[in-house]
Amino acid sequence: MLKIIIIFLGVILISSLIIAFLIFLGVLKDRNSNFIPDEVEESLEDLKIAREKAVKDFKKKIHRLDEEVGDVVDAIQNVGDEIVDVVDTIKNKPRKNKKK
Ligand SMILES: [Ca+2]
Repeated sequence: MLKIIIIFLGVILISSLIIAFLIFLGVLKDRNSNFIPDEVEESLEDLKIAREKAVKDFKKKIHRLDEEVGDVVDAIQNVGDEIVDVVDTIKNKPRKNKKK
């Protein structure tokens, strides 16, 4: 386990040194000098925007789904009420709610 951690840290250290060297040579651009190449920062920003859009779309979809499920529940309740009316009619009970 310790070997894996040491290898992992070594890979991170070597990658960081390579990136720092490439920034130093000007191969990678780093306008704000935080040792994170601009390409990486732009990709992360794109990912952040895509994630926010996905979350917004998901919330919108859940809201619409909630509305549709509510409509289904209302429809089932109406069917239940109509079945009760049919049973009452068979039993010769007077109509409770006359249609206008
Ligand atoms: Ca940067």
